[in-house]
Parts: sequence; structure tokens; C-alpha cells
Amino acid sequence: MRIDVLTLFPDMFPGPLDISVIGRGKEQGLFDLFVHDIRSFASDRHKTVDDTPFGGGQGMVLRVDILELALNSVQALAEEKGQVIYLSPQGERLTDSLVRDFSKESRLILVAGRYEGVDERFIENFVDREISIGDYVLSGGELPIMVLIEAMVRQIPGVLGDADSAKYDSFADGLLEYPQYTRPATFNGWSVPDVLLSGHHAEISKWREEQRYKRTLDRRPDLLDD
Ligand code: 9D3
Repeated sequence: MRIDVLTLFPDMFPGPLDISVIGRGKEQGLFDLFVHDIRSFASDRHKTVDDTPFGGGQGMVLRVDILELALNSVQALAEEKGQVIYLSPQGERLTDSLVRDFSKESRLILVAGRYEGVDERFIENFVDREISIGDYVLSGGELPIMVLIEAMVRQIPGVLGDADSAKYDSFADGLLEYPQYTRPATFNGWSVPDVLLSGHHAEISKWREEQRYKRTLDRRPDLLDD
């Protein structure tokens, strides 16, 4: 998979994406990350990429002409044009199912917004999907892009070892995980559930499955709806 990122803050990348499983996936050539500075596509002396909104109001809007130039240049860097994803608070909420779909693409172009947003004509004419990572306010699309990349890359075959294989991930079957314990068996007078020390594997499996349902019902009943 080839991932191209368009951002005003290229120095934020690769950031955390270079370590651990994701870093190893990159070293193994399972995916390739290219980061591009939107400002490098500005042509005036002041490297202007934004302007005040028509109709008035707060802040600045990223210009459609600059974004078109940036996108065309980046798309020309590889044979396939790639799906264009714009990260924004107005987007569709990112889910496990969307992550799995995106992870099957061979090329993605991820665009981070800043300021009050981008000119709507860019979204209408160039963006395939507008995605949010949740209902809380961040300063830009860069961290959401990293979240999306980490989640997608984990789904690429070969990135994870068998032990932490993505097929065992909690969201694959829609339930939360059971609680885990390790030695010491008693600490500060807090003991581990007896069943886990019993050696009865069938009982342990039954207990863990029960815990998964109880937790999901208690904390995330929305997961049981589907
Ligand atoms: C301060 C401006 N806000 C009210 C007028 C709107 C606003 C614009 C840009 C709020 C946040 C942002 C920057 N956020 C993102 O670009 C973003 C985001 C997010 O904030 N939360 C969850 N997912 C995402 S994806 C991109």
C-alpha cells in the first residue's frame, strides 16, 4: 500500500508511525508513507495557502486552487491515482469496518485540514471520503491521519505476528475483552478470581466469555445492538 499525506505540518510525520509494529511493517516494505507540504505548492512570495471566508466569519479557509495543484502533483507520483480521504470533523465516523475496507486499497491520499477548513469545492470535486475519528475537537487532521494509518496498517497481512494477529482483535467479533491477571496471586489483599487458578480450562473459558458479555452490556451496549 502506498500512502501519501498532504499537510501544512509535515514535521509531525512519521512521528509515532516509525516505531513498533507499524515501523516494522514499513521496513518490510508492506506499506510506504510519503508526506507532502501543502505550502510548497503556493506560488506567491508569502507562500499563501489560505484566505478569509466569503460571507465573512472567523478564521481562514484553505484555497481550492492550491489544494488542486498539490493533489494533481501528488497523484502524478504513481500510476494509480488513489482514493482521496479528507479528515475533518464533518466527516463520517471512522469504524473498524471502514478501516478494514481502506486497508485493502493499494493507494490512498490522506488530506489534513487546519484553520476553519478547506474550500467546499475541493471536497465536492476531489474528495472521495470525508472521515472524522470522533466527536471531540482537535487542532487539525494530522493526528487523525496517524490514527487511521496505524489502524489500517495493522490489517495488512504480515504486519502483525501471529500472536497479536488482527483476527483476534476484540472488534472482529464485536465484544470487549475479558479482564487479565498475572502474578502475584494476592497483592495488598486483592486476590485473583479463583476460577483462573483452578486449572479447569472449560470453566475458565466459560468465565471469560461471561465477562466479555457482562462488560460489553455494562460499558458498550451499543456493540450488542448489531
Ligand atoms: C476551531 C474551529 N472549529 C469551530 C469553528 C471547527 C474546527 C475546525 C477544524 C474544529 C476542528 C478542526 C480540526 N480538526 C480536524 O481537522 C479533524 C478532526 C477533529 O477535530 N476531531 C475528530 N476527527 C477529526 S478529523 C479532522
